[in-house]
Amino acid sequence: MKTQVTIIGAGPSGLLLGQLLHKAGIDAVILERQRPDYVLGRIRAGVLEQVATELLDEVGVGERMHAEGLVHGGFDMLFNGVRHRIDLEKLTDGKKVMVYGQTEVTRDLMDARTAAGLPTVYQAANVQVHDFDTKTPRVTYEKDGQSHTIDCDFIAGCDGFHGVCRASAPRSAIKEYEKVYPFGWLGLLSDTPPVHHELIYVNHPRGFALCSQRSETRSRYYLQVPLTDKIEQWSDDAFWDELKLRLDPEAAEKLVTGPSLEKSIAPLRSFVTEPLRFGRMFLAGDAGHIVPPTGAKGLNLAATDVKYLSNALVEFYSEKSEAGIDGYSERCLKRIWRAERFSWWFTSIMHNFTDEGAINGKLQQAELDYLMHSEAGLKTIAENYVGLPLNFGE
Ligand code: RFL
Ligand code: PHB
Repeated sequence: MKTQVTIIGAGPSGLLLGQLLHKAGIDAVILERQRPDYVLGRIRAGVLEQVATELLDEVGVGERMHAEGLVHGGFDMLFNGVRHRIDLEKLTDGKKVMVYGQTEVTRDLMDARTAAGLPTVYQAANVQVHDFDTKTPRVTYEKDGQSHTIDCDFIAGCDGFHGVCRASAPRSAIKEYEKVYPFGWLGLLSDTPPVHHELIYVNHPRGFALCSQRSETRSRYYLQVPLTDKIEQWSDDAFWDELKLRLDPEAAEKLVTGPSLEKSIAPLRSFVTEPLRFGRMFLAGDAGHIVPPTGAKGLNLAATDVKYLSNALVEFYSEKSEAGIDGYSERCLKRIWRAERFSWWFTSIMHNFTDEGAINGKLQQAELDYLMHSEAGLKTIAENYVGLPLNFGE
């Protein structure tokens, strides 16, 4: 088989890149290790920045998001027992965010790809990337016991943190920056009405909590838990009891509980790979970087990475210019480090770092108190939360 771009991974990055390239008339094949229902079963991000919603509109998959997604003009921060609203709209001259689950984004992109008759190979095993340091890269894989080869011009590594692309880059050419946090997030999804019409981020001596949502009838909640906790230790009742302890009395009273639809523990990590380009192979999304989910930046960064990549590839094919692909890494990394900084900082002021002693909690309270009483502090939170414009750094 021959194509222009082989995309590894059919998560949000790979699927969005596929649609952007299709719109530009560039051929691509997507190889995905899992089955479609497995990809759709992963419950992850919930908040989209305006830039990400505009990209989904640009590729023509925004209709259901605008009909079913929830537009939020603010969120609450709860500490010391008191809730404070971050008025995103007022603090950022009218910017808002969209609450629409990653599962739905993925489904809309998958449906569009199928409708356009574009090739995706699910359950592609043993995917390997070759010769990306030449002008004729190849990708090999196995499907139903048969070996296949794709000859292409470029390889897009959209294969997440545990993918094959980053692992195939020469060790001498790659630098990785990593911070692993000493706790994880235990998430629970339930068909219960959200406790509040907007999100609540909670700093509590027992640990961080987050009240999020997927719709007016579906809630997503998170609890900070030790990394040593196992999911079997957390019955639904234990989850709800712990969440109530971390909420303010009004929210605890209002909380509607119910059986979990999904429950999982995710570790928290800050991670960046430099560079994101190795000859004719590019890394995009979680393949190149991970943020702790506190700032809701993971999916949004993935969307902007692939927009920059598609721009660079369009420039290559239509103008015969390599300037875009040469600048891809630097272009993405500027934005990535900004989001990494915010996600790390927001994580550090909202979580319980017991190892760092009682002083850490006191300093957090002082910082949060300062932020809530300073216009500059509130703006810092708001402008980072709604995200940077696409042309940031130009
Ligand atoms: P994905 O979604 O991981 O998709 C990568 C795809 O590549 C496939 N793959 C391969 N295919 C073929 N051959 C191989 N060798 C392959 N290796 C991997 C995988 O099966 C998969 O389908 O990365 P992508 O597309 O870059 O999208 C990024 C987002 O998924 C990610 O940034 C966010 O979900 C991060 N994230 C969260 N972000 C938020 O903004 N808010 C959240 O609440 C939030 N929760 C999370 C998260 C990420 C998690 N991970 C990665 C463990 C919770 C979890 C558990
Ligand atoms: C979610 O709804 O899953 C979600 C929302 C906001 C975050 C992280 C996760 O910061």
